[in-house]
Amino acid sequence: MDKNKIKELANYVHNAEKEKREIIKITSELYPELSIEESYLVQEELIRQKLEAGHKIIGPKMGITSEAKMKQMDVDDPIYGYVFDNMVVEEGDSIAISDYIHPKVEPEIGFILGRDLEGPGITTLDVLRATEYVFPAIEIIDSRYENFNFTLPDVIADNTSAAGAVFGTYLRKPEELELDVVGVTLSINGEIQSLGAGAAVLEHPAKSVARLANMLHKKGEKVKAGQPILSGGITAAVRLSPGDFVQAKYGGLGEVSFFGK
Ligand code: OOG
Ligand code: MG
Repeated sequence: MDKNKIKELANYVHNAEKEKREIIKITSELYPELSIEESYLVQEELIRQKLEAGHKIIGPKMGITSEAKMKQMDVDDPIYGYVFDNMVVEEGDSIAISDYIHPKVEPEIGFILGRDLEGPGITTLDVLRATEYVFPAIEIIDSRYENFNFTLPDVIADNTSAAGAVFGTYLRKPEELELDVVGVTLSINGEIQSLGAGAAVLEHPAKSVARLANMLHKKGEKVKAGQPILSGGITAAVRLSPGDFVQAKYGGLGEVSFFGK
């Protein structure tokens, strides 16, 4: 795939994001042969454009790490993308639903490392030993594709639907919890919409961060200390509507909430 094609595809998804409108997935007609490797090149170009526009990377995110998500999205391999500064929503704040296309929310466990982790061969145990804090989080995803309908390369090119992140402020040391059996409920206006446990994420959320380190290594990159890392939705994502109060409650890991107006 030549440089112009990469740029064209990155512009295609980036413009949809900026203009808050749905587009048909890349693999429908625009470029049906898009491979996973190529899709990460498109994502890199998209990220370059965002950085050029003055936005800053806050941290990486993993996606499609649970069975619930794989089933919901009909794709079946973990992927990564990035959360940017303009996507961060403060705990307890409100967002305007009209600033998004068709937003959904999903509960995630966040990590902050005390030291960089560089693959290959990073294990779950390596991650736990390097983790300074874990925290509760909600990710807001907003695929730029019509009806959230995409293949794996499409969603990678679209920065894995990243649109918002609410990082909870309840920090815990990883050794204080058994992250795989930490339960979570996601409720909207007080009604539980989905629930699960940490183990839904690749058997252990720290395994997802290990996977991230090993995937980034292929690009000569690493998971950096100090950045908040989203380890992937524990449950299927839930559609957000105006007037929603969204709350994720975790066993032993506090809770995090925000409003959709
Ligand atoms: C892709 C984003 C996946 C997760 O946690 O699984 C993701 C999507 O579902 O639109 O962030
Ligand atoms: Mg997610």
